[in-house]
Parts: sequence; structure tokens; C-alpha cells
Amino acid sequence: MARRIIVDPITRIEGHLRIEVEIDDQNRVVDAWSSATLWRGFELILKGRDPRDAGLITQRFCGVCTYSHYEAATLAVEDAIGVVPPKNARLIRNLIQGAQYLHDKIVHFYHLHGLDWVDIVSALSARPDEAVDLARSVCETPYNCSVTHYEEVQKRLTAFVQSGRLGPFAHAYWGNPSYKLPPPANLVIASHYLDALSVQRVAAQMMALFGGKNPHPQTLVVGGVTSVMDALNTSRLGEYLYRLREVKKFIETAYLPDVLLAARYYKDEGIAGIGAGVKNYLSYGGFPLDDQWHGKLFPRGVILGGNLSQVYEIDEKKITEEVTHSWYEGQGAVHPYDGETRPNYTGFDEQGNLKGSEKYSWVKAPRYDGKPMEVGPLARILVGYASGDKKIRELVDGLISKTGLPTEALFSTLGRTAARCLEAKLIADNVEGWVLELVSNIKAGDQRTWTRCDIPKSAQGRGMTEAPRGSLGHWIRIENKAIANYQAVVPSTWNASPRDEKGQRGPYEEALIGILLANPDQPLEIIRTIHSFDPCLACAVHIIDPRKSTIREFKIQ
Ligand code: NFE
Ligand code: MG
Repeated sequence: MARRIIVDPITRIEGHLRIEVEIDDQNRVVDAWSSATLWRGFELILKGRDPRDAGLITQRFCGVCTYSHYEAATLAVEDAIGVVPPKNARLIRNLIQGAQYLHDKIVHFYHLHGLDWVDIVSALSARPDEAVDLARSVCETPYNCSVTHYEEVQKRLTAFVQSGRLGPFAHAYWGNPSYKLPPPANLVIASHYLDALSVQRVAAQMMALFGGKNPHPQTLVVGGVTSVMDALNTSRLGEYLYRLREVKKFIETAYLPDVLLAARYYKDEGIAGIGAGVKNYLSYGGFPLDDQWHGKLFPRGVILGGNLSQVYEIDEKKITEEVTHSWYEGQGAVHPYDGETRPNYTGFDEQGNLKGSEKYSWVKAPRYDGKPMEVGPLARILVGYASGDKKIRELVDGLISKTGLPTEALFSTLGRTAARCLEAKLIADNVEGWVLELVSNIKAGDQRTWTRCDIPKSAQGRGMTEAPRGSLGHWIRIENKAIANYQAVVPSTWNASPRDEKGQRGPYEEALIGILLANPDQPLEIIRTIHSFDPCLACAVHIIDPRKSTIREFKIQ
């Protein structure tokens, strides 16, 4: 008999997400529903405001990908005006976004996703000398690796466990058979979990060096950036590069080797394609590399049905959102320029269950050409790989040769997690070049960081970029020099999407189909696959109820 499992809330994400699945007699997931359960409200707040404020307001969608919204909003207004910022501004924006990526990926792999792969209790029983040997089998100079260090880590973890105040390690599913790493591998990655707590701080500082502060930077303006003095200050540039070196070392000698270890022991899941999902991938393209803003570090394009032999060009007219199963009024799929945000909460039934085939999420359903699309690291890496991008090909081929996995294994939860690490490496390898480009451009006499521009009486524009979690678009319509309509379609809106009018599931939902649960009372496999997308529901819903009405009450015991 089919049974339902509800995981609510999914923790270690930003925002509020409820996942419901139906499992069969073998404990295999046969259906799934993704619900965003908190309403926010920025698209409405933006109406009537000065378009130049859109970036500062929209970056408050989130506390994670703050800069990405700042940039998308700024790009949208620049597109409406028809202004292109100077080269120095393009490079400085890449440096801020690059720092955000580095921070985001390290925090995600270790602190948000790590405990889905790593069994902390098993790490306590590891032999430290075996952990040293294992770490060396995937890296010549492993990060912070010695018998004494691993003994120290075990002592710290044991003290945690004995204190009974487990903090981040509480209420986990330790011992679940779906944990596949042997004790020494658990110890190596657990030790990097602790190291990453300090390293992420260094990456956050990198962002603040050109962004003014972190998490919400303040140095972008429509037409360019205001970090003039930072760009002209050699010690500032040095501080950025110094921190980059530390973060890059961690990525190369901890993060990448740890992903190789995960691939070694979770290989079968990759090969079986566990967690693949819709297999349609979208990338708007990110990190402009030339002054025409054409060449991108992450290429732009669409892949359909997992077919890597063809990359389609994006036709922006084919981007739509609809609300058949979302708590809004409105009908049919509409382009974001015509999008509306009219809340219509119908909730769950009295027992807190889904109401049949009705509305069940605050997230709208974005579609490309009528299809659900996965966005994010895996989409970017696959679009780059299939486009023949040299740097991305090298990274993917390296991963494939080191792990012995076939390319198709990328279509999986493991592949999604590995792709995120590859792009951390790609960014770490490229930011230094942007710093040097900035220095040589300034030395050649170009000190411009801003292009003067005025807000037109009426215009429309869109800003499209790649945020850490995927393709991000903001669409703005300006009338009487004020914002008449504003629609954001963000990465987690794409990935956390509910069903659409045709009944097609969104990417999270589809990725869960077929997953076998070792123990339905411990839905570890569900959480691992959902976390591999790095959900951010705060961004995905970006709406606040202005009347402060109570939607649901929770009692935490
Ligand atoms: Ni709130 Fe975000 C990113 C954006 S949402 S984290 O990355 O844009 O998916
Ligand atoms: Mg929106």
C-alpha cells in the first residue's frame, strides 16, 4: 500500500520548504510534491519606487545570494536605459560575484550538505593513520592532514557528543545504511567540515573588500560601481589576492579531494542516475569576460532531455511563469514582463495534508518553452561541457578520469554535488586573472568605474545572470520614471517549482522519483537529493505579507 512521508521543514536551507512523497511497498518514491510554506513580498514592495533602488531592495530577498540580486536588478535597469558599464566595473562585479560563489559553495558542501554524505559517529571510530593514507590517495598534499590533527578532531567531536549539546550534529540519521563512506573517509571530511568554518569567513571577507560589506554589499550603482578607491589601492587588491590563495588552497586540497572520496564510495548511485530529475538544463550565462559582455565564463544555452550532443540558444520569449498549483491568482503561462503577483492562499487540509490536486506552494512554476528546467551548477557545467568550452571540458574530463565514472553519471545527485565543486575550482582559477586585468587596465590610464545615465520616462529591461544556485532573471517595467512592474524568476523558483497546468513536476519533485529509502522513518535519501540543489526558498518566494496575517502556527518542543 502506498504511504505518504512529509518532511517539514527541510533544515539546512534558507527559507521554508516542505517535501511530501508517496512511497510504494518497497519504500521507493513514486510521487513527490515540493511546497514553499512561507510568503514574502518584494515584487509588490518594488512598485512605485525609483528603479535605481531596485538593487538595494532586491538583494534583501536573501542573506546568501545577496549580490546576485543586486547585480540582476542593476543589469535590468541598465538594460532598460541602454547603458553599458565600463570595463573596470565589469571586472569588479566579477570579483564580488566570484567571492560570493566561493563562499557559497564551501558553506554548502560542508555545512549544509555534508552531513547527508558523512556519518559523524562513524568518524569517531576511524583510525587516524588510515585517514591520513586515505586523504593522500586523493590528493598529494591534503589540507590539514596528520595523525595528530585527526586525533584532535576526534577529541573535539567526542567532547561534542559527550556534552549532549550536539548543535549542528543533533537529530541526524547516524548509522543509516545509506551512509556509504568508511570511517576514515568520514573522519577526513568531518575534519574539513571544521576547517571550512574558518575558510568560509575568509571568502566572505573577499566579497566585502569590493562590496563594502557582507552579506549585503553596497557598491553597485546603475551604470557601474562605486569601489573606485578600492580598485586604485594596491594593498586592497593584495588583501583580496591573499585571501583568494587561502580559499583556493582549501578548494584544491580539501573540497575537490573530498568530492573524489564521495564519488568513490557513492559511485553506484551516480551510475544508477539517482536523483537526476527533469534532465532539462538552462544557463543564462555568467561572468562576462569581454567588453561586449558576450563571452562568458559560464556559457549560455539550453539542454533538453539529457542530450549533450545539442545545445540550444535561449529564446527569452519562451520563459514563462504560471500559478496553476501556486497560491496566487492568475491563469496561463505568462512572460515575466507581463507577470503578476496576486496572493491567494488556500492552504493544506485540516490535518495539514495536501488538498488533492490543488494549489500547494508559494513558489510559482517557471517553464522554458513549456518545460520544467533544472538550473544551477549541474546545468552550467553540462551546458559548458556540451558547448565545448575548453576550461569546463578539462574540469569534467579530469573528474571523469579520476573517478572512473561515465559522463552520464553526472545526471544524478552525486553529479550535481560534484558539478558545484568543479565550478568552485573554475572560479578560484579565474578570479586572479580578473584582478590582474583590472590592474593593467588602470595602469593603462582607464580609471572609469561608472557611466552617467538617467532613468527614462518609460522603458523596460531585464537583467540575466548566473547566481550560485542558477539562472537568475529580473524583469522591470518603468513608467513615469518609477517601477510599474517587477518580476524576479530566481534559481530556486525554477528548481523548487510545483507542477504546472500540464501536471509536469518541477525539478525537485522529479529528482525524487524512484529513490529507494533504506528506512522510511529516516528520509536521508530525500534530504540528500533536495540538498544537492542547495534550496533557497527565501529567494524563491521573495514575498512578504504586508498585513502580517498568521498563516500557520508552530509549536517547537
Ligand atoms: Ni537565496 Fe539565490 C542563489 C538567487 S535563490 S540564494 O544562488 O538568485 O535560488
Ligand atoms: Mg517572482
